[in-house]
Amino acid sequence: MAPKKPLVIVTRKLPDAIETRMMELFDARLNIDDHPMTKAELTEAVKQADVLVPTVTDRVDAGILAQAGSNLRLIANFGAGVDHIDLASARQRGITVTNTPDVLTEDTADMTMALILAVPRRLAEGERLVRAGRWGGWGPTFMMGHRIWGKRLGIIGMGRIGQAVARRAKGFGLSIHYHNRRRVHPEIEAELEATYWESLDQMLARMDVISVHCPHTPATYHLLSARRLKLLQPHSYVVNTSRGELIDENALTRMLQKREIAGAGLDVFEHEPAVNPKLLELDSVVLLPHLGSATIEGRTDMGEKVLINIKTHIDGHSPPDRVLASML
Ligand code: 8YV
Repeated sequence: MAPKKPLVIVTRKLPDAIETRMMELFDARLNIDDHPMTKAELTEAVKQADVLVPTVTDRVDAGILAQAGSNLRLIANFGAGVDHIDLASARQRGITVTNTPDVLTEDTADMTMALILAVPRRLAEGERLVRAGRWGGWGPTFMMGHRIWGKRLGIIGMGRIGQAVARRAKGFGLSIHYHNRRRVHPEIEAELEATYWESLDQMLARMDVISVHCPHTPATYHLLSARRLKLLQPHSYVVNTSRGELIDENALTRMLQKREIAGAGLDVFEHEPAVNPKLLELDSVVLLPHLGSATIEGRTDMGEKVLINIKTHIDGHSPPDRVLASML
Protein backbone atom coordinates (compact mmCIF):
# COMPACT_ATOMS: atom_id res chain seq x y z
CA MET A 1 0.00 0.00 0.00
CA ALA A 2 1.28 3.47 -0.86
CA PRO A 3 2.40 5.45 2.20
CA LYS A 4 -0.09 7.98 3.52
CA LYS A 5 0.45 11.40 1.98
CA PRO A 6 1.06 14.27 4.41
CA LEU A 7 -1.77 16.72 5.03
CA VAL A 8 -0.60 20.09 3.67
CA ILE A 9 -2.85 23.04 4.51
CA VAL A 10 -2.37 26.07 2.26
CA THR A 11 -3.82 29.22 3.79
CA ARG A 12 -4.31 31.32 0.62
CA LYS A 13 -4.95 30.78 -3.09
CA LEU A 14 -1.66 30.08 -4.92
CA PRO A 15 -1.04 30.06 -8.71
CA ASP A 16 -2.99 27.23 -10.39
CA ALA A 17 0.10 25.31 -11.51
CA ILE A 18 1.37 25.20 -7.93
CA GLU A 19 -1.97 24.13 -6.48
CA THR A 20 -2.28 21.35 -9.05
CA ARG A 21 1.18 20.02 -8.17
CA MET A 22 0.32 20.30 -4.45
CA MET A 23 -2.74 18.09 -5.08
CA GLU A 24 -0.64 15.54 -7.00
CA LEU A 25 2.12 15.28 -4.43
CA PHE A 26 0.32 15.69 -1.12
CA ASP A 27 -3.00 15.41 0.62
CA ALA A 28 -3.40 19.15 0.02
CA ARG A 29 -6.15 21.32 1.45
CA LEU A 30 -6.45 24.49 -0.64
CA ASN A 31 -8.19 27.80 0.00
CA ILE A 32 -10.08 28.13 -3.28
CA ASP A 33 -12.01 31.32 -2.44
CA ASP A 34 -8.81 32.90 -1.02
CA HIS A 35 -10.36 34.44 2.08
CA PRO A 36 -7.71 35.35 4.67
CA MET A 37 -7.97 32.74 7.43
CA THR A 38 -9.48 33.82 10.74
CA LYS A 39 -7.61 33.07 13.95
CA ALA A 40 -10.00 30.18 14.59
CA GLU A 41 -9.38 28.73 11.11
CA LEU A 42 -5.62 29.07 11.50
CA THR A 43 -5.78 27.37 14.90
CA GLU A 44 -7.78 24.51 13.39
CA ALA A 45 -5.22 24.28 10.55
CA VAL A 46 -2.20 23.94 12.87
CA LYS A 47 -4.08 21.34 14.93
CA GLN A 48 -4.60 19.13 11.89
CA ALA A 49 -1.79 19.77 9.41
CA ASP A 50 1.46 17.91 8.92
CA VAL A 51 2.67 20.92 6.94
CA LEU A 52 1.31 24.46 7.01
CA VAL A 53 1.85 26.81 4.05
CA PRO A 54 1.11 30.31 5.34
CA THR A 55 1.68 33.75 3.80
CA VAL A 56 2.33 37.21 5.13
CA THR A 57 -1.39 37.57 5.98
CA ASP A 58 -1.29 34.80 8.62
CA ARG A 59 -0.12 35.65 12.13
CA VAL A 60 1.47 32.38 13.22
CA ASP A 61 2.27 33.58 16.72
CA ALA A 62 3.15 31.77 19.96
CA GLY A 63 -0.54 31.45 20.89
CA ILE A 64 -1.38 29.71 17.61
CA LEU A 65 1.69 27.47 17.77
CA ALA A 66 0.84 26.46 21.34
CA GLN A 67 -2.25 24.74 19.87
CA ALA A 68 -0.36 22.94 17.09
CA GLY A 69 -0.80 19.20 16.83
CA SER A 70 2.27 17.01 17.39
CA ASN A 71 2.23 16.06 13.69
CA LEU A 72 2.93 19.66 12.56
CA ARG A 73 6.62 19.41 11.64
CA LEU A 74 7.03 22.01 8.89
CA ILE A 75 5.88 25.56 8.21
CA ALA A 76 6.73 26.13 4.54
CA ASN A 77 6.13 29.85 4.20
CA PHE A 78 5.08 31.24 0.83
CA GLY A 79 7.24 34.39 0.92
CA ALA A 80 10.71 35.51 1.89
CA GLY A 81 9.82 37.54 4.98
CA VAL A 82 9.00 35.44 8.06
CA ASP A 83 8.21 38.19 10.57
CA HIS A 84 4.63 36.89 10.84
CA ILE A 85 5.90 33.58 12.25
CA ASP A 86 7.16 33.20 15.83
CA LEU A 87 10.43 31.45 14.98
CA ALA A 88 11.45 30.89 18.60
CA SER A 89 8.18 29.11 19.42
CA ALA A 90 8.48 27.02 16.26
CA ARG A 91 12.01 26.00 17.21
CA GLN A 92 10.95 25.11 20.76
CA ARG A 93 8.31 22.82 19.34
CA GLY A 94 10.73 21.26 16.86
CA ILE A 95 8.90 22.73 13.86
CA THR A 96 11.10 23.54 10.85
CA VAL A 97 10.40 26.84 9.07
CA THR A 98 11.30 27.47 5.43
CA ASN A 99 10.84 30.50 3.14
CA THR A 100 11.24 31.43 -0.54
CA PRO A 101 14.31 33.65 -0.99
CA ASP A 102 16.06 34.61 -4.27
CA VAL A 103 13.13 34.13 -6.66
CA LEU A 104 11.47 37.44 -5.75
CA THR A 105 14.65 39.51 -5.71
CA GLU A 106 14.48 40.92 -9.24
CA ASP A 107 10.73 41.62 -9.16
CA THR A 108 11.00 43.45 -5.84
CA ALA A 109 13.99 45.42 -7.11
CA ASP A 110 12.01 46.40 -10.23
CA MET A 111 9.15 47.66 -8.08
CA THR A 112 11.57 49.60 -5.92
CA MET A 113 13.10 51.23 -8.99
CA ALA A 114 9.61 52.04 -10.27
CA LEU A 115 8.92 53.92 -7.01
CA ILE A 116 12.30 55.66 -7.08
CA LEU A 117 11.28 56.99 -10.50
CA ALA A 118 7.58 57.52 -9.82
CA VAL A 119 7.81 59.75 -6.76
CA PRO A 120 10.29 62.45 -7.92
CA ARG A 121 8.77 62.49 -11.43
CA ARG A 122 5.20 62.72 -10.06
CA LEU A 123 3.91 59.78 -12.13
CA ALA A 124 0.87 58.90 -10.04
CA GLU A 125 -0.12 62.53 -9.53
CA GLY A 126 0.04 63.17 -13.29
CA GLU A 127 -1.96 60.06 -14.05
CA ARG A 128 -4.67 61.07 -11.58
CA LEU A 129 -4.84 64.52 -13.19
CA VAL A 130 -5.33 63.12 -16.71
CA ARG A 131 -7.96 60.63 -15.56
CA ALA A 132 -9.85 63.36 -13.72
CA GLY A 133 -10.05 65.39 -16.95
CA ARG A 134 -8.14 68.22 -15.25
CA TRP A 135 -5.23 68.44 -17.72
CA GLY A 136 -5.29 71.82 -19.42
CA GLY A 137 -2.35 71.12 -21.76
CA TRP A 138 1.44 71.23 -21.83
CA GLY A 139 3.31 74.13 -20.22
CA PRO A 140 7.03 74.86 -19.78
CA THR A 141 6.74 74.96 -15.99
CA PHE A 142 3.85 72.54 -15.64
CA MET A 143 4.19 69.71 -13.09
CA MET A 144 7.95 69.76 -12.83
CA GLY A 145 9.48 67.02 -10.74
CA HIS A 146 13.08 66.30 -9.90
CA ARG A 147 15.85 64.58 -11.86
CA ILE A 148 17.20 61.38 -10.32
CA TRP A 149 20.34 61.11 -12.49
CA GLY A 150 23.34 62.28 -10.48
CA LYS A 151 21.58 62.01 -7.11
CA ARG A 152 22.60 59.89 -4.11
CA LEU A 153 20.69 56.76 -3.18
CA GLY A 154 21.11 55.42 0.36
CA ILE A 155 20.23 51.73 0.61
CA ILE A 156 19.48 50.40 4.08
CA GLY A 157 20.11 46.64 4.04
CA MET A 158 22.50 45.48 1.31
CA GLY A 159 21.33 41.87 0.96
CA ARG A 160 20.08 40.28 -2.25
CA ILE A 161 17.32 42.82 -2.89
CA GLY A 162 19.39 45.82 -1.82
CA GLN A 163 22.13 44.82 -4.27
CA ALA A 164 19.64 44.22 -7.10
CA VAL A 165 18.25 47.72 -6.50
CA ALA A 166 21.77 49.15 -6.48
CA ARG A 167 22.52 47.59 -9.90
CA ARG A 168 19.42 49.11 -11.42
CA ALA A 169 19.89 52.49 -9.76
CA LYS A 170 23.47 52.70 -10.97
CA GLY A 171 22.15 52.33 -14.52
CA PHE A 172 19.88 55.31 -13.88
CA GLY A 173 22.87 57.43 -12.85
CA LEU A 174 22.33 57.37 -9.10
CA SER A 175 25.40 57.02 -6.91
CA ILE A 176 25.11 54.16 -4.47
CA HIS A 177 25.54 54.48 -0.72
CA TYR A 178 24.59 51.84 1.81
CA HIS A 179 24.30 50.92 5.44
CA ASN A 180 24.36 47.28 6.45
CA ARG A 181 25.17 45.31 9.57
CA ARG A 182 28.19 43.96 7.73
CA ARG A 183 30.15 45.61 4.96
CA VAL A 184 29.64 43.66 1.70
CA HIS A 185 32.46 41.95 -0.18
CA PRO A 186 34.93 44.47 -1.68
CA GLU A 187 34.27 43.07 -5.16
CA ILE A 188 30.55 43.85 -4.86
CA GLU A 189 31.33 47.29 -3.46
CA ALA A 190 33.66 47.92 -6.41
CA GLU A 191 31.12 46.66 -8.98
CA LEU A 192 28.44 48.94 -7.57
CA GLU A 193 30.87 51.78 -6.86
CA ALA A 194 29.14 51.83 -3.50
CA THR A 195 30.05 53.88 -0.46
CA TYR A 196 29.63 52.15 2.91
CA TRP A 197 28.34 54.04 5.92
CA GLU A 198 28.82 52.37 9.25
CA SER A 199 26.63 55.06 10.80
CA LEU A 200 23.05 54.99 9.53
CA ASP A 201 22.46 58.46 11.00
CA GLN A 202 25.37 59.90 9.05
CA MET A 203 24.14 58.38 5.81
CA LEU A 204 20.53 59.51 6.26
CA ALA A 205 21.58 63.14 6.63
CA ARG A 206 23.38 63.13 3.28
CA MET A 207 21.12 61.23 0.84
CA ASP A 208 18.62 62.37 -1.80
CA VAL A 209 16.71 59.08 -1.84
CA ILE A 210 16.52 56.42 0.89
CA SER A 211 15.36 52.88 0.15
CA VAL A 212 14.78 50.26 2.84
CA HIS A 213 15.65 46.59 2.25
CA CYS A 214 16.09 44.77 5.54
CA PRO A 215 13.94 42.11 7.18
CA HIS A 216 11.57 43.09 9.98
CA THR A 217 12.92 41.79 13.28
CA PRO A 218 12.72 43.18 16.83
CA ALA A 219 16.04 44.91 16.09
CA THR A 220 14.79 46.66 12.93
CA TYR A 221 11.30 47.67 14.15
CA HIS A 222 11.01 51.46 13.55
CA LEU A 223 14.59 51.55 12.29
CA LEU A 224 13.48 54.80 10.67
CA SER A 225 12.14 56.27 13.90
CA ALA A 226 10.84 59.83 14.29
CA ARG A 227 14.32 60.86 15.43
CA ARG A 228 16.07 59.30 12.43
CA LEU A 229 13.52 60.63 9.93
CA LYS A 230 14.28 64.12 11.24
CA LEU A 231 17.86 63.68 10.00
CA LEU A 232 16.69 63.56 6.37
CA GLN A 233 17.08 66.58 4.13
CA PRO A 234 13.88 68.40 3.11
CA HIS A 235 14.39 67.55 -0.58
CA SER A 236 14.80 63.81 0.08
CA TYR A 237 12.50 60.89 -0.76
CA VAL A 238 11.85 57.66 1.14
CA VAL A 239 10.99 54.37 -0.59
CA ASN A 240 9.90 51.21 1.23
CA THR A 241 9.25 47.83 -0.39
CA SER A 242 10.34 45.70 2.59
CA ARG A 243 8.07 45.89 5.65
CA GLY A 244 5.96 48.76 6.94
CA GLU A 245 7.12 48.17 10.50
CA LEU A 246 10.61 49.41 9.62
CA ILE A 247 9.35 53.00 9.43
CA ASP A 248 7.37 54.94 12.01
CA GLU A 249 4.46 55.52 9.62
CA ASN A 250 2.83 58.24 11.72
CA ALA A 251 6.08 60.20 12.02
CA LEU A 252 6.70 59.83 8.28
CA THR A 253 3.18 61.03 7.51
CA ARG A 254 3.57 64.09 9.76
CA MET A 255 6.84 65.01 8.04
CA LEU A 256 5.29 64.62 4.60
CA GLN A 257 2.35 66.80 5.64
CA LYS A 258 4.73 69.52 6.84
CA ARG A 259 6.94 69.06 3.74
CA GLU A 260 9.93 68.25 5.93
CA ILE A 261 10.74 65.61 3.30
CA ALA A 262 9.77 65.78 -0.38
CA GLY A 263 7.91 62.52 -0.88
CA ALA A 264 7.60 58.79 -0.32
CA GLY A 265 6.94 55.64 -2.33
CA LEU A 266 5.38 52.96 -0.16
CA ASP A 267 4.52 49.40 -1.15
CA VAL A 268 4.18 48.24 2.46
CA PHE A 269 2.49 49.65 5.56
CA GLU A 270 2.67 49.25 9.30
CA HIS A 271 -0.86 47.87 9.73
CA GLU A 272 -1.68 46.27 6.36
CA PRO A 273 -4.13 46.48 4.72
CA ALA A 274 -4.87 49.66 6.69
CA VAL A 275 -3.10 52.77 5.44
CA ASN A 276 -2.78 55.94 7.47
CA PRO A 277 -5.72 57.99 6.04
CA LYS A 278 -3.63 61.16 6.10
CA LEU A 279 -1.26 59.59 3.54
CA LEU A 280 -4.18 59.28 1.12
CA GLU A 281 -4.58 63.05 1.07
CA LEU A 282 -1.01 63.71 -0.03
CA ASP A 283 0.08 64.16 -3.65
CA SER A 284 3.72 63.66 -2.71
CA VAL A 285 3.30 59.93 -2.08
CA VAL A 286 2.85 56.89 -4.30
CA LEU A 287 1.02 54.11 -2.48
CA LEU A 288 0.95 50.51 -3.69
CA PRO A 289 -0.88 47.47 -2.22
CA HIS A 290 2.17 45.27 -1.38
CA LEU A 291 2.93 44.36 -5.00
CA GLY A 292 6.71 43.89 -4.73
CA SER A 293 6.78 40.25 -5.79
CA ALA A 294 3.41 40.21 -7.57
CA THR A 295 4.34 38.75 -10.97
CA ILE A 296 2.95 35.44 -12.18
CA GLU A 297 6.52 34.28 -12.81
CA GLY A 298 7.69 35.27 -9.34
CA ARG A 299 4.71 33.83 -7.51
CA THR A 300 5.03 30.57 -9.49
CA ASP A 301 8.75 30.35 -8.64
CA MET A 302 7.89 30.99 -4.99
CA GLY A 303 5.37 28.15 -5.14
CA GLU A 304 7.99 25.84 -6.70
CA LYS A 305 10.27 26.60 -3.79
CA VAL A 306 7.50 25.76 -1.32
CA LEU A 307 6.97 22.43 -3.10
CA ILE A 308 10.68 21.59 -3.01
CA ASN A 309 10.95 22.53 0.66
CA ILE A 310 8.01 20.31 1.57
CA LYS A 311 9.16 17.40 -0.59
CA THR A 312 12.74 17.38 0.73
CA HIS A 313 11.52 17.64 4.31
CA ILE A 314 9.08 14.77 3.86
CA ASP A 315 11.79 12.68 2.22
CA GLY A 316 13.88 13.12 5.36
CA HIS A 317 16.37 15.70 4.09
CA SER A 318 17.08 19.21 5.30
CA PRO A 319 15.00 21.54 3.12
CA PRO A 320 17.07 24.04 1.08
CA ASP A 321 15.42 27.19 2.41
CA ARG A 322 15.43 26.48 6.10
CA VAL A 323 15.12 29.66 8.17
CA LEU A 324 17.29 29.79 11.27
CA ALA A 325 16.48 32.54 13.76
CA SER A 326 20.22 33.31 13.87
CA MET A 327 20.16 34.16 10.13
CA LEU A 328 17.91 37.18 10.69
C1 8YV B 1 5.16 38.31 -0.68
C2 8YV B 1 6.92 39.60 0.61
O1 8YV B 1 4.23 38.58 -1.62
O2 8YV B 1 8.04 37.55 0.35
C3 8YV B 1 7.84 38.52 1.03
O3 8YV B 1 8.43 38.67 2.11
O4 8YV B 1 6.88 40.61 1.20
C4 8YV B 1 6.01 39.54 -0.54
O5 8YV B 1 6.71 39.86 -1.68
C5 8YV B 1 4.46 37.89 0.57
O6 8YV B 1 5.27 37.91 1.69
C6 8YV B 1 3.90 36.51 0.41
O7 8YV B 1 3.69 35.89 1.65
